[in-house]
Amino acid sequence: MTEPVRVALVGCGFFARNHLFAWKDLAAEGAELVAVCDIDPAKAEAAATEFGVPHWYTDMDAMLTAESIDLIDIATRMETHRELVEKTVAAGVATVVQKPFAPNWADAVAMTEAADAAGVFLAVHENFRFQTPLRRVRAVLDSGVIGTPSWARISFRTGFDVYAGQPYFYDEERLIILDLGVHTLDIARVLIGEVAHVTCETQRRNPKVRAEDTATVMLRHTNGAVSVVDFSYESRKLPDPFPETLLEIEGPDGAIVVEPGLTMRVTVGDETTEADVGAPLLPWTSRPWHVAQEGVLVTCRHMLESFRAGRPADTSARDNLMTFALAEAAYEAADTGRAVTPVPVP
Ligand code: NAD
Ligand code: 89V
Repeated sequence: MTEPVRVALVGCGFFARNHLFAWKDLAAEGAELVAVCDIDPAKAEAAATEFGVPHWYTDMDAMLTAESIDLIDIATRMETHRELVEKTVAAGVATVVQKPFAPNWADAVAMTEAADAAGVFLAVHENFRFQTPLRRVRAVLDSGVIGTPSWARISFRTGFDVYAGQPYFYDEERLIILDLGVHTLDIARVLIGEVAHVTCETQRRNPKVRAEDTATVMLRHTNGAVSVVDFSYESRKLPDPFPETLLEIEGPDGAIVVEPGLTMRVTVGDETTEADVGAPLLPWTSRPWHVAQEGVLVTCRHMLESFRAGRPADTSARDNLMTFALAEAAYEAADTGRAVTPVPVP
């Protein structure tokens, strides 16, 4: 009988519910949710009560001292990540931290290097690549039927009221590239390849928002491919595809298109097939978030399996630095009006 992996969650806010549901589902696969922590005692207690977690805390240090934890899942916001991760790494506890990894490059590198120096598992809960539609697209690419992609568009445009659940978006100094670009740029890396240089235009189209709410990024990949990665919270088209990532990928032998409603059309030669690549609804997921919510479950399962196997997660801290470097390059390109080579990952 394999010993359970003792999991603790830090941060019991808006999105953490999906982490809690996911870890409870993974109890059948050996995850044991032993404690939750939030500086707001009402949130910590409510999470523990609703999800049947034996202990709750308002201070992570106290939780690390009192509990025997194998894997800690940090679902707080980015400005708290470095302080918390440096503590969990110092305590030798395997750690998964939500995206954005950090508010800046220096913090992201510092956490990565601390974890590597300590030999501690550190991964970023970057879940778009684990969503069902995107795994289905990746499987078609891996089959080779359209050949090596040479052009792509990866698009996430919505007018869904993302501010209702995440009101802190209004005041961020840097918004959509850090919040959403880290997802879509990660998809570009995974599906098309690593990046040689980045150009970018940003816009602030909502006067209530302090930072950029729209970005149009162009990537020249090291394999010669070109991709357009565009994302906006100010798109007013209907039906609103939130939270679907739509895409077109072209290769020498065909193309893959994912349309609103998550129909995937694959063209090879003069034949086109279509498939529904939507995420299954789970007992605890609901439209329109269900695509993202299922991605949380698949991501948490990947973290559990990677930790158990003693191997880095696909979205390890060091891998996520490659994506974070694209986000920083996009900001620099938007500021300077020129193409920017991403900072090499140390
Ligand atoms: P939130 O503000 O609703 O929740 C964060 C919680 O962390 C709050 O309850 C706060 O009290 C708690 N907290 C803050 N500092 C703490 C500390 N030192 N110790 C313990 N608890 C602490 O934020 P949210 O909207 O749930 O977002 C959390 C993170 O999840 C963000 O980084 C966000 O980008 C990310 N997120 C990811 C996805 C996704 O994976 N697709 C979707 C939405 C949000
Ligand atoms: O998935 C996320 O990171 C959320 C979003 C609004 C993009 O769904 O912030």
